Amino acid sequence: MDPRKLLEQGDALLIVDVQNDFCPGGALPVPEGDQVIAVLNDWINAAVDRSVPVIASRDWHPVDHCSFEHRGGPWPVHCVQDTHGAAFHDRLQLPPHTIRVSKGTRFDQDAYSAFENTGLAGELRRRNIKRLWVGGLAQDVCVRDTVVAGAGEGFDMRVIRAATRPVDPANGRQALQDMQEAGARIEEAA
Ligand code: VGL
Ligand code: ZN
Repeated sequence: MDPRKLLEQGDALLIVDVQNDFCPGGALPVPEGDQVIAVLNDWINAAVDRSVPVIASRDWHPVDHCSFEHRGGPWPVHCVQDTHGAAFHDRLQLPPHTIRVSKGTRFDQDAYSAFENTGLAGELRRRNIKRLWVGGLAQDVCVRDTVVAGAGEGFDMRVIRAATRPVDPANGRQALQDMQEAGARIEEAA
């Protein structure tokens, strides 16, 4: 389905964590993570054409963040602030007016959801945004938590399935179910 036919006023495109470290060759690679980029670039073009805001979240950790294995956390070192790994993938064609959201910036707390401690919900309301089209990485971690949180905040959440990939396939299937149960719609053909 052509994103131009789906996007309307009151929508935003929310791109979750399409950063080098989550793509093949990165520190915490999501299998086929880079395959979301072409799909998202189509959505970005459509969003720009329709004057729909584009929001891009990024995992943005301080050195020695609590989620890193050497600090007792579950993950290898990834997305350390101002490193190449933390940069948005350079094939992702973010427009100049992209609204950037950094998360996981505290030493002592992790944040999977782009809504967690960022003020994003209030900013979206201020802009009269009611519906969010979501893609990015990883389907079973930050996309899931962002979509579930957004639904809890009352936004109409639409997951662009082809624009997401999971770290783990079984967890990905569970995440799709979790997001649906939270009230989100999974857009298969979009
Ligand atoms: C993520 C693991 C650790 C994600 C972030 O963006 O999905 N996954 N930090
Ligand atoms: Zn992280």
